[in-house]
Amino acid sequence: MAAAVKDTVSSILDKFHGKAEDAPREPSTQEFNELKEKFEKAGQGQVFAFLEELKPAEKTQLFHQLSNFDPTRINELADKALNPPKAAAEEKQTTLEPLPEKATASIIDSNPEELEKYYKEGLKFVSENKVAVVLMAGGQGTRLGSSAPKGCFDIGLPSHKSLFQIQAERIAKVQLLAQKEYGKEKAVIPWYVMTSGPTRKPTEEFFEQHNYFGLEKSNVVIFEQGVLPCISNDGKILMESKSKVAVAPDGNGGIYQALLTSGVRKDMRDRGIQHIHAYCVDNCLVKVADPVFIGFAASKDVDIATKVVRKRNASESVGLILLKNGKPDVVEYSEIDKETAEAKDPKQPDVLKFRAANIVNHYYSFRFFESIETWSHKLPHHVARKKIPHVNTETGETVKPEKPNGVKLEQFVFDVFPMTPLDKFASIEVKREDEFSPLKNAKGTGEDDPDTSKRDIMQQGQRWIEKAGGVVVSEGEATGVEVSPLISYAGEGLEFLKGRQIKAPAVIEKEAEQ
Ligand code: UD2
Repeated sequence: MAAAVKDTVSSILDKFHGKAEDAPREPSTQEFNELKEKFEKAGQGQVFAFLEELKPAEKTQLFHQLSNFDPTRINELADKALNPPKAAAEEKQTTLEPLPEKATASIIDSNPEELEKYYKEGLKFVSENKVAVVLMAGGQGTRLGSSAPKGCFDIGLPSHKSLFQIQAERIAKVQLLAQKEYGKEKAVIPWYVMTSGPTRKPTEEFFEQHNYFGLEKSNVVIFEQGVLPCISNDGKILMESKSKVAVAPDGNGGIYQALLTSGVRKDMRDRGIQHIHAYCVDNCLVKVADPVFIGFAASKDVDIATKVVRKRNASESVGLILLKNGKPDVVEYSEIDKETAEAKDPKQPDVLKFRAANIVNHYYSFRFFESIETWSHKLPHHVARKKIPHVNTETGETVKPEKPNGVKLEQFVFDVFPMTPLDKFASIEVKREDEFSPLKNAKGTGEDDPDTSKRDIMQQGQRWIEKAGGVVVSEGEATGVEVSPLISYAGEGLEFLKGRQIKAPAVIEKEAEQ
């Protein structure tokens, strides 16, 4: 590789791997005044309330942070958020229907030959280095009560592997399965990990500490999503300190802009990627780079596909995949009305009418990613009313509000679904017990918590072993067997356990010693 190109690549990778950025450039007086005028014209001059007190470095920090925002656009978003268009009018025209048969498939109902065909096709794409994975890991596990990024979480498996490690090993295993099936010496699935301000550094450190879980560092790319300012109830940008605007990650829908600004889409193009799997970090059962999913979506030649599970009950905190005004869409759990959530299927009165639960498990064609610029600005912003600590720009005092004093704006990754025609969209139902066990709540909650995550992995391993002819002996409470992803991705390759007796709880991580 020519030296110049090598430098460019390494500087891009350095950016990805978070090498120290150069110290921010000090703005000229003219630049500063232009920016100040722009914000004052937009009625957001309060962000400069403490300018006279700031040190040069603080002024520079404020300049660069504010340069990322367009105050006029912020005002538009704030106005829409604080004065939403009359819902009644909007609701009247909205028609919600379950997705039509032609846009839905089911792993559960598909015949084994069809699944095998998708599996082989997906593995073939992996062997040709055409498959990439994007992990959305910018969320802050507030409900989980942990300050570390969720991917670092140890759900208590016998191996004590973190969610990141489990997912990394599934990528490694799919690469090996593809190499074995298609005789390639090296199949590479690049893993793009999207972080946010609060999760970037701890995620990078965790990956470095664990030596990228055995993956090639050059194929693991950590990038960062954008942020949006927090807005007061009267539409003003809030200050976190005298020299810093209060900001929050722009939601997992920030992924699309982040793919562009981080250079990830260019990296995918340079690698010849055609198929992308994007998923949610907190689902311990996630089939990362699932060959069946990739093969299914590619065979239908869709731009977007999404995995769904049957909704557990009307109040489960999941988005619903459905047809909204004739387009594929998702209504989030935080925005669905009770009547729609509880509506029953006219043909089966004890089954929910809207039961295709979103599990943040999406496929995209790279072709679709090439069109991001044409639609990403159309993604709506969702509003979360929050208690936002800030500095009072009149008095200079720090305020820790007792009740919501403003809004955080975020975009949702699935809001892109209506941007694609129905014939370029597919939803595929998968088995919850095999593919969905989200870690949302703190230990002891009893649902979607570390114990349910651990239980679901251990029970899945036990099912795999019993299906392969092994016998699992459980004594008392202890049940289940953890099967390392490096031994089996989805239950395959466990013949060596036929006729063997395994005492639960156990972990299968080497073929030889069993
Ligand atoms: C998400 C889904 C919901 C349902 C549920 C099931 C969205 C918008 N909602 O709700 O429909 O599927 O999961 O588990 O997808 N993330 C970022 N950046 C952000 C915010 C979130 O990367 O700014 C990531 C987060 O790290 C996680 C995923 O997006 O991997 C979902 O985020 P969440 O767990 O906060 O979303 P939740 O549970 O409210």
